[in-house]
Amino acid sequence: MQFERASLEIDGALAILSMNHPQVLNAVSEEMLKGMTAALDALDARAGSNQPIRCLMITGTGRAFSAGANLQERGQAPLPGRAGHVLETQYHPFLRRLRDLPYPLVAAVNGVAAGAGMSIALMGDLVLCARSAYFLQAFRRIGLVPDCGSTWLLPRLIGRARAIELSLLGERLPAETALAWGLVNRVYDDDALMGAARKLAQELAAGPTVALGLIRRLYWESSENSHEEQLDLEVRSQRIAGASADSKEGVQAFLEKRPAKFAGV
Ligand code: T3D
Repeated sequence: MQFERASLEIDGALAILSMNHPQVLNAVSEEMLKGMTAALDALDARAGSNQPIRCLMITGTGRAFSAGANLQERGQAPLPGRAGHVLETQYHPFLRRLRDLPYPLVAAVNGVAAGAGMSIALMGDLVLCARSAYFLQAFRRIGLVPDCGSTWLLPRLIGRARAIELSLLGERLPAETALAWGLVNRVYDDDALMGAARKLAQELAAGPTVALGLIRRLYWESSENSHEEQLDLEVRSQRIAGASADSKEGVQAFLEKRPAKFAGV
């Protein structure tokens, strides 16, 4: 399926959303954000059908994941306050949709992930990288501050010292270093990335979706919650997961010494 500057492939219960403007390294334009939002709408529309989506993978077309905000577009509309306006009206609703997905999100970082592109990549529950990929807090290079949630995510993922260094200096962070810092999950040889990412994403798509969706929510909320609040959230989540058909199937499969067949409900 084609959307504005984005394409969507459906492979069973797995959806693969590709940012699709390779001429500008998939720089994010308002058009692209509209296209990606429409793609998420198409996925939501399948909820409750007999072919619901149970995992989303996000990647980039061509040699880049995304070079961040499209600076050509920005150059055409240099109104004071424009950057903040676009963040509030376009980027944030999209990022919230990614954060609140009821199934896992895998980011396959096939090349550079700069600025907002880095923030989008780090929304992944699993961030998988090509060996030649790199991250760039590009904002300071153009006199902007890090945005799209990166000042929230980065210190929590890699600590303040590394987060502020990346943001102040704007130096490249190679995939291997990102792995050593615990910012990403796995690094693959370039030509192996997409195959490995698809395999892992398919495995997630065949998992106990109710529990997996709740797991990602638990981790999003744990950054903000007190220990007491998190204990409560675990109880509420476990009540929901424990009542799912997949939990029943998981236990039954264990007792019968066979692989579980999860239906996602
Ligand atoms: O205002 C708001 O919207 C607020 C939100 C802000 C969020 C942000 O993301 S701000 C950060 C924006 N991004 C950047 O500042 C990164 C700009 N790009 C680069 O620094 C470099 O392109 C890279 C380091 C990412 C990659 O370098 P390289 O040498 O591999 O590629 P290149 O030759 O620079 O780029 C290839 C083409 O893509 C080139 O076009 P051309 O010359 O072939 O016609 C280049 O202009 C274009 N391109 C790359 N990045 C962008 C872009 N075009 C528009 N916007 C871009 N961000």
